[in-house]
Amino acid sequence: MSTCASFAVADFKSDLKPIWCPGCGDFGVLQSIYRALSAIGRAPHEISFVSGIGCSSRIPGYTTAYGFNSVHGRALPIAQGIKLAHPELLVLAAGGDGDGFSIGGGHLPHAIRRNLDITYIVMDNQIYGLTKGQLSPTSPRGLHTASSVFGSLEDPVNPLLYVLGYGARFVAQGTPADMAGLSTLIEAAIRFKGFSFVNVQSPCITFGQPDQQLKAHKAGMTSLASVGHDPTNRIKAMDLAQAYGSTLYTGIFYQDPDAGPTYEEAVETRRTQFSGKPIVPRQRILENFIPR
Ligand SMILES: Cc1ncc(C[n+]2csc(CCOP(=O)(O)OP(=O)(O)O)c2C)c(N)n1
Ligand code: SF4
Repeated sequence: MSTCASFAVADFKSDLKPIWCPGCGDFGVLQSIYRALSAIGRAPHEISFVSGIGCSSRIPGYTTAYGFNSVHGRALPIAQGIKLAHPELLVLAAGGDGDGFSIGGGHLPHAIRRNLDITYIVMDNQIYGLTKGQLSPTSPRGLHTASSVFGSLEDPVNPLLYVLGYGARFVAQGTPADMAGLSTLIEAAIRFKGFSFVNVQSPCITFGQPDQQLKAHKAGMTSLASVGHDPTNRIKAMDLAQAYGSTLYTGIFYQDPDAGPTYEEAVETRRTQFSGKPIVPRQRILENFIPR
């Protein structure tokens, strides 16, 4: 049941002190999430926050929501299970670009097409932070790291085109260099009914590219509103998303104005359609699944 009380930013801060490197972009993402949750007004105990493994995946522990720091790449399957079992909860999933587009990359298209009402926030730092700076799926071609001394030989994944291509109904991008803008985007993503995706360019100060830190974001970010983008135009959104890696666009790339039912609503509709018909005894269902 949803409570109607209001909650301050402080109500979402846990007693755990973040152990991220000083200057890590994830601090700003955390602040933006606090602000967004305070604006939404759901009680911390009505929120389930799931992550994978990585520096960024520590984030649920720094909130007072029910947190699940799970397995590398598996935040989305767990978040979907929680939402199906408890549709009344506000469910957030978060993690890094490695977590979401590499080891967990196979889950993302299915979460998108299934369309449960979940918000997925990726802290995209173009590197594996926790394991000390190896190439990630969004690392630019040519990037030199400790484990790629001759530079990356692969093209990066474009996360925005990736999710738009799979039919994502809400796609946004932000940066902790603009915390007010980022919290507004996260709030809009949470309010969107259906699967929503927020790519946050969250710099890794320790292993990331020196020219991709917060100062550079502040100087170079361009809001989609300032270029007159209409977020209901999917084709234009895909066109602008091609600038990933060159222009840092912030704002909502795409928001489906007619997103249709969520998966949990479709399940409920089916359940209603079938009620009144003979139900197969549970014992018979179980017998069919027991190998003989
Ligand atoms: C199954 C499995 N494979 C590999 C690892 C090692 N591992 C932990 S975090 C990580 C990548 C972290 O990068 P990212 O997901 O981008 O998050 P970041 O630390 O940059 O926030 C890897 C490879 C693991 N924990 N589990
Ligand atoms: S290694 Fe990078 S991503 Fe991890 S806490 Fe430090 S700055 Fe942040």
